[in-house]
Amino acid sequence: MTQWKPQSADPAAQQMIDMLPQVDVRTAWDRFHSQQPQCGFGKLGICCRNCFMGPCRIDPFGGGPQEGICGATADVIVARNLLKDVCAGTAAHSDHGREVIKALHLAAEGRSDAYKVRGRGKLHKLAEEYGIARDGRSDEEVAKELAELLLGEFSKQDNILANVARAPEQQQKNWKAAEATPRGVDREVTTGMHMTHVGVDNEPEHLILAAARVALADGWGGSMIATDVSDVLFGEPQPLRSRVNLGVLKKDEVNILVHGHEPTLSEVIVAAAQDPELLAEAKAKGAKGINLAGICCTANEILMRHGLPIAGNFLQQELAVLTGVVDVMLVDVQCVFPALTEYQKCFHTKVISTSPKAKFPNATHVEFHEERAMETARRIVRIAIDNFGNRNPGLIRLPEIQEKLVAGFTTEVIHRILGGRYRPSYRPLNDGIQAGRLRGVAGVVGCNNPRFPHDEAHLAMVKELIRNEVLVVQTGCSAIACGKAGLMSPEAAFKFAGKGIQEICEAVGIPPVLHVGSCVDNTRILTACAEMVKEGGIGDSFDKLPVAGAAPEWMSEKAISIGMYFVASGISVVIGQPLPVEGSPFVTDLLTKQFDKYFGAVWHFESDPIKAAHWMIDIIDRRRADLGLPPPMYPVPYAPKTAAEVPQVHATAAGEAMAAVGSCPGRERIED
Ligand code: SF4
Ligand code: MSK
Repeated sequence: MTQWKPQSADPAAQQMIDMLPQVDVRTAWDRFHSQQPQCGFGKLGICCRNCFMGPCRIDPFGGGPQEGICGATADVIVARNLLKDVCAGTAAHSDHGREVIKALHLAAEGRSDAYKVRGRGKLHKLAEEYGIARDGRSDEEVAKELAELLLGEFSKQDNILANVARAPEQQQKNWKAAEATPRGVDREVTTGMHMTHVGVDNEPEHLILAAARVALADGWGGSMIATDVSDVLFGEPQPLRSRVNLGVLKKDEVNILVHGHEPTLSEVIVAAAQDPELLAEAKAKGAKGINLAGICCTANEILMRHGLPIAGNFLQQELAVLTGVVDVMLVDVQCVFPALTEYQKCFHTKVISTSPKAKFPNATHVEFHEERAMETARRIVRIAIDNFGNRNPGLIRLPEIQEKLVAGFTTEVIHRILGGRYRPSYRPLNDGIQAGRLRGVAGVVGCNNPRFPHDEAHLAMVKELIRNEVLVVQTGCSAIACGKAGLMSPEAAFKFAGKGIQEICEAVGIPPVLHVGSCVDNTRILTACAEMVKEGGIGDSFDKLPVAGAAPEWMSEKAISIGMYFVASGISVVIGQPLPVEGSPFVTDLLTKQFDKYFGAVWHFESDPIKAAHWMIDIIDRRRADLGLPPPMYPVPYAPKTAAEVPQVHATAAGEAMAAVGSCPGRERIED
């Protein structure tokens, strides 16, 4: 029985939460509550179990031990722990990328019953970029060479990632000077994990710069490759309309929810759910059809390419099962609660795990292999059809709440819709920013976390940004939160945004909040920024663009990696709860202040979403002032501060203060 009342800004989620006392299940909110008070050492990052002389912990108040058994200080322990987090996040995103490449390779060799190259335009663009010959060759031959080349990006040893060349010159210089230029993805993760082993790297600054390098291997490597190859294999997203929230589930149809991250299986399930033979089987069981919807980032993947509806975000995974109408919850990897299978004791929902990497006690495991993708997908759809009749009508509580949204915005789509089909260009966007019609652009991304009222911080921050003329781009569960709140329809501009954004949205027909995809698709924000730099007039490097990033309700190691690659790429990021580094004033200062000297951007921690939005706007205004751009064209509720009032976050020209490399306590550098 729920003893503790969680809150959600989403009326459908709140409706489900309100009925929790009637059901005998525990949710993430209950478990969060029973974990209180949470471990302060863990929060501050000052516990270490990197060897088994330990575990050790540092007394943050100074009265107890200030070093572990091996002599590691709080600075070392905090820095090592953060590097480990970044390695885990990078590994997760990048392994996702590897799976998509393997599927492309199968498709190219004609060894798949389900995959083929659907994004020819993207294939040709990438072939040109990577120097793959196309003359006289089939798309499959080109795709095979591309897949092999990109797999090689994972196993590169000392050579740098090819996509580093996509970054502006200044970012490349910064990375070189900070020894943070990423090499092969697997190399960086392995070296990072080696560095954290007991008795290896013991210099906190060196560890943190290694974390930046690993994260850059994620952002400009594994994740960026995942996005590119998904576009080649499954087709490039286009703007499309869909619906979002628990109300997309249907009482009279077989409901299959896909949850997790990798699109390789969900893409095939989309086809299987439309198979006439399976539809006939569903009808024979009394269902009117087969309804496919998603949770978390798999949902974003099938939304972006097929317009399939989204049932909810991270903290709705359990609430979705509680509706009593989910016949199969199909899970692969990342962000899936192990608690889900417990619900099978009370509800008819079958949890089906599919990844060889992720098994769950009591789940039905139907292992997915790309070679037999369609066969597996059909088998899973049949399990759902067979389970439809097992619903308990007494347990059905389905909120009839859903919202319309427009999604499918990519770097290429923005290019096209702004400049038109025949003259794609970022010019109108840059012009809008230069003139002050748009103040800047913010990426608001990331998870839910029971530490915050569900969705509330996402909505408060995004509304504050758009009413102050900052266009917002979104991915992940943050995008789902804003979709549910109606912020992703073109009409939302007139309800929530400033006059400048309204004019742009009206002229181009876009919402004020653009859905650009799943967690790996945060790289679309990097490539869009690269296009803005190329177009010119608003800064010749990322650390000059009037842009900022945020993850107000983050919770995963992947989120740390994402934040780190944005900051290391010159885009300052504010997050809703601190990184677990505050046990080391040195590491905290390095990330929140000194990083500016390396990368032209910093981390910032702020739990109040309005204050966090204002911090982002201050960054944007500061960069506008540095570029000599005018203040916003129309009056804004949060007016630009004077130069004296704005914190000097961009104090030193990035890449020019590498003398600071020696700033680590007691460090002396002797180099040839
Ligand atoms: Fe303790 Fe050092 Fe071992 Fe960590 S590595 S557990 S600080 S002895
Ligand atoms: S799914 S990482 S809860 S955004 Fe990508 Fe959502 Fe965060 Fe998972």
